[in-house]
Amino acid sequence: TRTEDEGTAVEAGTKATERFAQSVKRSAPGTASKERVSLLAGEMIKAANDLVHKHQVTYDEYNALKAWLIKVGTDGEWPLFLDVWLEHSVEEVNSVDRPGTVGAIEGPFYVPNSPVLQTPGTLEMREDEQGTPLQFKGHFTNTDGEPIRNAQVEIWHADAAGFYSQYAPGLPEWLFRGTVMADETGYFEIATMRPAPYQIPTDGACGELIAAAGWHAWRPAHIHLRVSAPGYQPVIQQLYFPGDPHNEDDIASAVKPELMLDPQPRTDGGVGEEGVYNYVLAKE
Ligand code: MBD
Ligand code: FE
Repeated sequence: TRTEDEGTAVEAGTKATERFAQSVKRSAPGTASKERVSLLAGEMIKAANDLVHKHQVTYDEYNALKAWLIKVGTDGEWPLFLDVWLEHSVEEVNSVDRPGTVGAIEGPFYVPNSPVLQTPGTLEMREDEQGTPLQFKGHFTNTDGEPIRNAQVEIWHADAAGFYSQYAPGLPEWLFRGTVMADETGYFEIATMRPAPYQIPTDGACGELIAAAGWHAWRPAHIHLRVSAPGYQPVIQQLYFPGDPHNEDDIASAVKPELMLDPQPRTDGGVGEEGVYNYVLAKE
């Protein structure tokens, strides 16, 4: 359970909202045509109106919706809400034709420009870090099977208590975040800890919806990744662990069978587990 000094939904939400606003400014997305906006906004509004008729929505329900939508904004939870309940479809639609390694949603907690480490790299951890040490490694090749030079793995994940650095107070700035450079053969190796299953913040608007609907707030344990190399299409991905009870009912609907990391006891005498995942990137 969350205590006050572990932060609140508003804190995490506000940071995620600010971070997203900054990244939009940096990438200056193009404007959609009038036709496209009219099509998408029009159909979305029509779908909502159809629901009102179909389910005979009352004024009490309408006002509850209105209050809740306002609270999503004041809690800063639009990134959370959208990434949990919509991004998976956007990711699916936009990756259908991309060959190579399968991707997954980014979620609300990516931070660019994490500290650069050479292979083998160790992510920042506290001295008394809880959990099972995990050695994560693999190779980069392209879709022709050739090794890729200058590939990098950006990695971020929660600690054993389910908190992401820079979104919860009191954590080292770059805890469990790093950019690990593969070597000239395309091999990378990262020392970290196996993350725990993760509950999205329950004390904000999204948590209120989950409680009101009788849903659960869990995502399976997961590692976020963004892999890239010059001349290749980057892949944003997550890896999961076989046997996690929430692989089948991820609240963010973002688990795919291709995204399993299956760590085994280390064979090189080191403590903990090692897990291998190999990346295949497509040329730009
Ligand atoms: C997360 O850590 C996450 O990965 C997603 C998709 C949503 C909320 C928190
Ligand atoms: Fe996550």
